[in-house]
Amino acid sequence: MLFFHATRPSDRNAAAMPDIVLLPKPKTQVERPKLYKVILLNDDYTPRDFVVKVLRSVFRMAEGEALGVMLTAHRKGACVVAVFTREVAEAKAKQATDMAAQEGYPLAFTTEREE
Ligand code: TYC
Repeated sequence: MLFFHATRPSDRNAAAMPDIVLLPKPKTQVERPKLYKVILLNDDYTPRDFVVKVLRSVFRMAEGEALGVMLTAHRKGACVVAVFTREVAEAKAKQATDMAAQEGYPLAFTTEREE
């Protein structure tokens, strides 16, 4: 059951217009959008400063944050960059991967559905 405040108390005719109205819960619940991680993959060829540049330009990261994400991917093999709805995650992963390919680097970003 949902509670809505129906009127301002000053507008109210006490018997005819109660200030709380009870409505049945809607049958169709609103779904939470599914979220997708963008994941940065390490490789042996892309220069570190280019990885930082891509993270800054595509994911709007500050220098220190981009450096931290790059180093985590470098040391661990991969690092979660950010979480978005599916369309945004896929578009950003492609934009970042394409930006590297344009320069001849194998740098790759993938997406993965969040649990
Ligand atoms: N490992 C690369 C190097 O040593 C740098 C790098 C870091 C590449 C993170 C990709 O996701 C990456 N030049």
